[in-house]
Amino acid sequence: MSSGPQGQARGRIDAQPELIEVELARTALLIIDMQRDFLEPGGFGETLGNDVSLLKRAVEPIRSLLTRARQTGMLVVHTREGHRADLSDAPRAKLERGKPSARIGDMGPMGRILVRGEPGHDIIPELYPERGEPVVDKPGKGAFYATELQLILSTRGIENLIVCGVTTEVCVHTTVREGNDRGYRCIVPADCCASYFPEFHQAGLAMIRAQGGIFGWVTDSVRVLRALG
Ligand code: TIU
Repeated sequence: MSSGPQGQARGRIDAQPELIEVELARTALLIIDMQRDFLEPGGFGETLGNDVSLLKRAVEPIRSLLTRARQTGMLVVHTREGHRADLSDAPRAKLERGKPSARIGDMGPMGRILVRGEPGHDIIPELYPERGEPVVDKPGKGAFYATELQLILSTRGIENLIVCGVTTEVCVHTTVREGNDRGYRCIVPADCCASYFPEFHQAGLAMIRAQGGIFGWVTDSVRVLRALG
């Protein structure tokens, strides 16, 4: 951490393809979809045929960033993928897709699959939002689509996003692409993301940092913590 010309605190994050310096007051921690539906047995992720235990590795690294962000007063925003109970915001193309063992809206061991207010839709206890941390409910994969995220970020003057969560190549990637097009510098700590497909995790991160950082920057939680001081 260092001080800029106007005295604002700045963090230099060692990243790929290159080091990035950010004004910390204009930086938010964005945690994507760390919900029971994706991380615990019996939820949406498992109905799609996935081994949900593969996502656990991101929990502790995210927790370390979340703890530090809270200590420094950094804006923390959580997202949750899910739908209204009547599924009126769930396109048929999403509802009818594939051959899952249970569909969105069906009853499962954690309540109705991917439906707001159900136990499975909630964020895992380890990363549970604290009072004052916005929770953005999103019907799609990207956190900007059909949500108030951009308004929440612009109200706080945010320019930089540290994007964590699951899954790397689906909701994290879509959000990074959306954020990048909206002018946010998106910084992705690799160990704070996870996928049901380790090879997609690696490929997703490689796509972000390729071509001079075509969508953003890739780093890890230790390097972000170092930059936060
Ligand atoms: N299936 C999968 O990899 N992901 C999702 O459906 N949603 C999110 O990534 N959150």
